[in-house]
Amino acid sequence: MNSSRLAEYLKYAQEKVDRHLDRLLEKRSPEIIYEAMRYSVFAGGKRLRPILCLLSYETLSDKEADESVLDIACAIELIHTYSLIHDDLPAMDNDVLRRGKPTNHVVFGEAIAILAGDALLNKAAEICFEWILKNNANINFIKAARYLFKASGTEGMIGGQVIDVVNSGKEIEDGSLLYEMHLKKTSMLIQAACVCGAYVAGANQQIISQFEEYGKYLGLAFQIRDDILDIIGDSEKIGKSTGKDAIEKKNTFVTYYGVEKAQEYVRSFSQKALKIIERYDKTGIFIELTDYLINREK
Ligand code: GRG
Repeated sequence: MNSSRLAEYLKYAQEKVDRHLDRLLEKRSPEIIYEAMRYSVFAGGKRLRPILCLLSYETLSDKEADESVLDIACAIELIHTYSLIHDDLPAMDNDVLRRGKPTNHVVFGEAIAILAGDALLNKAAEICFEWILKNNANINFIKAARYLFKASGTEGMIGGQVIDVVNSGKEIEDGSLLYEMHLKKTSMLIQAACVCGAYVAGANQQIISQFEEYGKYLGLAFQIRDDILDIIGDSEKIGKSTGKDAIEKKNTFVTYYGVEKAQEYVRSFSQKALKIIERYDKTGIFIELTDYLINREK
């Protein structure tokens, strides 16, 4: 990353998110479940989704992110973390490493890992209900929470994962199914992050739709870049999957179109994302973040 302005923003936002997550996940009894939840939440994730939520809010409200947006931003990160814990399980990708560390089930066993994932999803719902109540049932906050849970459910992330699972081990021959899988599995939670920030800022429906569209294209470009890095990157060095069940069985834009064409998709989706966000981005951070995510080397 060569922009110190972006680096500074990411540091500022990550610290805010981390402090808030720490408060939200205060240890109670039984301790083991909190340990397992906290292990994956504090395992070194980039905090991309909560940062997008904060940035969307700050861009549209001209205010610094505070409690009013941090609760839902952190709820999104908890849902993201639960999906990674479950995705790594032996019944799914069967991965032993994530972010360079042993996966949740390797450390805590399968039963606790399943429960930790469930507990994070449950905690996200609890946080959203508390947040809505604290804010006098503001209709925008209710709409944000509804969007988040829909985007992570069967019409979104879980639906995308189901397409992935039922096609595992065989080649997807229909490009539109592949697109639908990526859109649901990855983009919709990223969309939700942008949309939730926009709702909390009080944006109108037209702006909400633009932020939704931005998140969609950013998510697609981000996922395809991730798949390219899985093939061309040194997966051991960057601490991603073992590659065991992951790479050869996966249906991705790279396995379907090849690296070059996949990179063209990254370019075209990211240009679409940039075109939308440019008109809202007064500080330039959104543009820098988009560029950074889709050009990253690890
Ligand atoms: C198990 C319900 C269920 C869903 C799983 C999200 C997902 C669906 C699976 C995770 C594996 C995967 C390939 C997800 C695609 C999105 C993606 C690139 C996730 C990694 O996101 P980053 O890079 O992760 O933001 P960090 O580690 O930074 O938090």
